[in-house]
Amino acid sequence: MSNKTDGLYVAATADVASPTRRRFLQGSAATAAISAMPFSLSLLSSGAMAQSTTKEILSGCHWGVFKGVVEDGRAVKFIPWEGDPHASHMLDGVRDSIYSQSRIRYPMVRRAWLEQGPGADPDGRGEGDFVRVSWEKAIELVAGEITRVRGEYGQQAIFGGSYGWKSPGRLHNCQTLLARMLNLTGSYTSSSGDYSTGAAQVILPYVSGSIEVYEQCTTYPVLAEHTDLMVFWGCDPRNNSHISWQVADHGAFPGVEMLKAAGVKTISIDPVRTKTADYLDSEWITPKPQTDVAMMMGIAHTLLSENLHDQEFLDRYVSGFEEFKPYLTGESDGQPKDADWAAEICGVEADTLRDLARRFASNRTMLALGYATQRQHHGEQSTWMLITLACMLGQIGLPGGGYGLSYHYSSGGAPTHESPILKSIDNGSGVKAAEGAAWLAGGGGVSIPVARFVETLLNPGKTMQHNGREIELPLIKMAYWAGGNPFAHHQDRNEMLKAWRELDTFIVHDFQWTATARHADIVLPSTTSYERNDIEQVGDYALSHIVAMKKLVEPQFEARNDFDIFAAIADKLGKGYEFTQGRSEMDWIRGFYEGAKIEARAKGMEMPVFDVFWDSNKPLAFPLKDENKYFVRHESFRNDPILSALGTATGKFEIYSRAIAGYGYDDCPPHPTWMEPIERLDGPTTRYPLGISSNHPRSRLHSQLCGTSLRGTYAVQNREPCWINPKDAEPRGIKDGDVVRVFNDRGQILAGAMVTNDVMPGVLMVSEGGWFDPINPREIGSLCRYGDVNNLTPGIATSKLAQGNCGQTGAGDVEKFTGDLPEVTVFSQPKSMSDSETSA
Ligand SMILES: Nc1nc2c(c(=O)[nH]1)N[C@H]1C(S)=C(S)[C@@H](COP(=O)(O)OP(=O)(O)OC[C@H]3O[C@@H](n4cnc5c(=O)[nH]c(N)nc54)[C@H](O)[C@@H]3O)O[C@H]1N2
Ligand SMILES: Nc1nc2c(c(=O)[nH]1)N[C@H]1C(S)=C(S)[C@@H](COP(=O)(O)OP(=O)(O)OC[C@H]3O[C@@H](n4cnc5c(=O)[nH]c(N)nc54)[C@H](O)[C@@H]3O)O[C@H]1N2
Ligand SMILES: [Mo]
Repeated sequence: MSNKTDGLYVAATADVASPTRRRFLQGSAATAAISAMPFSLSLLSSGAMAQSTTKEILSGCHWGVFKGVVEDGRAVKFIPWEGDPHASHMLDGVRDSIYSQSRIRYPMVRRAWLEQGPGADPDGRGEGDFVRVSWEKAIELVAGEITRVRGEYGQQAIFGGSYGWKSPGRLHNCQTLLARMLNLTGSYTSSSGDYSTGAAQVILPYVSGSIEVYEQCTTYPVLAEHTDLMVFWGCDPRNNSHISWQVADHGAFPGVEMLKAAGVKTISIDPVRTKTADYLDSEWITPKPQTDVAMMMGIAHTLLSENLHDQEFLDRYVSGFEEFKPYLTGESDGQPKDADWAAEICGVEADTLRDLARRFASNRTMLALGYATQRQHHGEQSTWMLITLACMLGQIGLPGGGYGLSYHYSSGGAPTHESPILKSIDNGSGVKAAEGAAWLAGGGGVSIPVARFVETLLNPGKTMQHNGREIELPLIKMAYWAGGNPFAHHQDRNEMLKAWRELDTFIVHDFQWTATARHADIVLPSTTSYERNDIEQVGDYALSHIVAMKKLVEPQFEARNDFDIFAAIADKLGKGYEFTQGRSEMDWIRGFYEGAKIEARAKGMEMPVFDVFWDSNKPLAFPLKDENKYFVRHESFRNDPILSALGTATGKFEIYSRAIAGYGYDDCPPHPTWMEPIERLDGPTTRYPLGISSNHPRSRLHSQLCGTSLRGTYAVQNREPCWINPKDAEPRGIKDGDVVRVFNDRGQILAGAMVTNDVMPGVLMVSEGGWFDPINPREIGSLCRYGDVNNLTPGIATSKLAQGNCGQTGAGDVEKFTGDLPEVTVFSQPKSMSDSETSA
C-alpha cells in the first residue's frame, strides 16, 4: 500500500518540512513503512456508484478514518479508510449506534420532576418513567432551571465538569459547548484531571517535570533498531490503541509488528494475557494486581545489592536517590525491600525478580507502563517507582532504553508528523474575562478533582486536600452532563446513587439511553457524529492527517446537535449571539481549517484551499521528518541536563520531592513507597478471596457500543463477560457460559462466566463500561442484571495528592447464579417510552 493513493497532500513551500520533492516522498514512504500492514479493500467503482444512490462519504471517529456507505439516506456500512494500517473491528458497532434500539429519540422529562418540580422523588431516578416533551418546552425547562439554581444556591451549584469520551471533532465538542453556554451565561463548578491518568498526571510534574502520560514516547523505529528487551508492564497497545481521543491512526499496530519483525525480546507483566503478549508471544509474568510497587522495589533492591545500578546516571541526572536508598535497603525502617520481601507480596518468585533485575541491567531495556497500575489506591507510587527503576538502570535518553508511559494509548510511539494544529471552538471563558468577570463575586469558578464529584455531593463545605492546596467543596444542586457516562465511569455505584439524591436536577445530553440518561431528570437527544459535519486530526501523537468528518445521514427522530441545543439555551438566557457568533456549522469548520492553513504556511507547507480539501473526500496528509521518526524521549536532557533541564524543582528526575514532603500527606510520602491498598488479592486485611480487575474492553470504548449489535459478539447469555481462571471456577462449580453473581460489600452484579487461562488464578476480570441495569432502581444495592463492574469498585481517592479514581482496585467473590434469570432491559427504550410517543 502506498500512501500516495490514500490521501491528499500538502505541498511544501519551503525547505523546512520537506526540502525537495524527493525528501518529501521519502517522508511518505516512511509513513508507509510504519504502516506496513496492507489493508486492501475493493471500493465500489465510481461507475457503479453512479447507477444507484449509493455514496461513499469520508468521516472519522474515535475508532479511525472510514467511509460511510450511504444508500437512500441510510448508512449501510462503514468501510475503513485504505490508509488505516489496522482498521478496528468495532466499526460495525459504530455504524449500528446510529440505529440501535438504545437510541434516544425525543426530549424527555422524568414524570415526577415535571409534575412536582425539581428534587421531586429523587429515589425514582432510573425507573424510566419519562414524559416526552417538545423541544421548545425542553429548552424552556433547562434555561429556567439554570436560572433558578443559580439564583437560589449560587453559581457554583451547577456542576458542569461533564467528564467523558464525547465524540471527536473541533466544533461539536459537547463538553466545551456546555462550558461555553455556562460561561457565557454565568459560571459553574468545573473539574480538573481525568479518570485515565488521575494519579500519574499529578505526581509526574514533581518527578520528571511534565505530565508525560500524554507525551510522545521513543518511537517504534528506534525501538526496533535498538531495544533488546521491551517490558510491557500492565500495557496492552494492541487492545488499547484501537481508539484515540481524536481520530485513531492505529500506528501502534505496525509499531508492535516492527518489534516482532526485529526479534525484540518482550515480557508482559500483567495479571491478564494481553492481546500484545499474545501477538508477540511474550514471556508472561503475573504479579498479584496492585502489588507492582513492591515488585519493582524487589528488582531495584537487587540492582543495588548486586551493584548493577548506574551510579553515574544517578549522580548526574537524578535528585533524591540518597534519601530513597535507606528505605530501599531497610536502613530506615528495618525492612529491606529485597526480592524475597517483594515475592511475598506480589507472588512472583524471588529468583524471577533477581533474574529480571539482571536482564534489565544487561540489555537495552525499555519499560513501557500502562495506566492501570496508577488507577489504584496509592496509584501515584507505581509511576514514581517505575521511573526510579529506570533511573537506576541509567538508560533514559538512550535510543531504545528508559521508560515510556504512553505506548498503549492512542498509538504513542508512532512518529509525529509535521502538522499544524487545528483550531477549535472555545469554552467562552475569554469572553467572560473581557466582560470583567462580574460573576466572580457570585462565587463561581470552583474546580474539583474530577473523581471527587460524589464526595462533593455528600460533603458540601468540607475541606479537601489536593496537590498542596485546600479546596472547600461546593454545594451542588444541579449536574449537567454532555458527552460522558458517569453511571458507567465512576466507582462505587451504590454510594453514587445515594449522592445523586442530593441533586435537585440532573440534565443529560446523549444519543443513547445509557444508565446515566436513565437516571436523569431531563434528557435531550443529541446527534451522533454521523449526522453533522466536523473536522479533526488523525492520531493524538501521529497527527498524520486532517480529516473531514462529513455528515452521512439526517438526524434520527428528533435528535439535535449539541451545538444547536446549547445555542438555544444560551439564547433563552440572553446570550444567543455570543454563543453562535452568527456563524453556521460550515463557517466554523472553514475557520478552523483556515487557522491551520496559516500555521502550516509558517512551517513551510501549503495546504489546499478549504473547498478542495472538503470536496476531495480524502484525508489531508502531512509529511514526516526524520528527526521525528527517530525520536528518543529525554535525549536532549541526557545530552545537556543544564540547557534542557527537566521541569522539576531541581531540573533533574526527583526520587525525593521536597514539595511533596512539605505537604505532609500520610498517603503520599516524599519518595516512592510501598503502601497496602485498602483491598487486593491476598491483602492482609482483605475480606474477599479474589481480586477484581476492570480492564478497558476489547470491543467497546468504555460504555460506548455496549448498546449495539457488537455486544452479540462477546456477551455471555447477554451479560458482560467475567473472566475467571479454571482454578477458581472449578471449586465454585462454575462452568464456561454460566451466569454468575459477582459481589462484595459494596454491590453485586450478574455476569457471564468466561473460564480461561488468560487471567491468572485469584483474579476476576470484568471490563469497565458494562451498562448498569439494576433490578430495582429505588433500592440501593440492587442486583445489576448486565454487569457494571463499578458496583464493586471503591469510590476512594488514590491519595490526598492527586485525588484520582481507583477503578482498578477491588476484591470480591463469585458464585454460580441459580435464581430466576432476570431479563436485561437496559438496552431497550425506557419502559414508559411506548406511551410517550405522543408529545406532552
Ligand atoms: N472500574 C473502572 N472504571 C473506569 C475505568 C477502569 O479502568 N476501571 N476507566 C476509567 C477511564 S480511563 C475513563 S476515560 C472513563 C470513561 O468514561 P466515559 O468517557 O464517561 O465513558 P464513555 O462510555 O466513553 O461515555 C461517553 C458518553 O458520551 C456519549 N457521547 C458521545 N458523543 C457524544 C456527542 O456528540 N454528544 C453527546 N451529548 N454525547 C455523546 C456516548 O454516547 C457515551 O454515553 O471510565 C473510567 N472508569
Ligand atoms: N479497546 C479499547 N481501548 C481503549 C479504551 C477502551 O475502552 N477500549 N479506553 C481508552 C482509555 S480512555 C484509556 S485511559 C486507556 C487505558 O489504558 P490502561 O489503563 O493501560 O488500560 P487497562 O485496560 O485498564 O489496563 C491495561 C493492562 O493493565 C493490566 N493490569 C490491571 N491491573 C494491573 C496491575 O495491578 N498490575 C499490572 N502489572 N497490570 C495490571 C490489565 O490486565 C491490562 O492488560 O485505554 C484506551 N484504549
Ligand atoms: Mo481513560
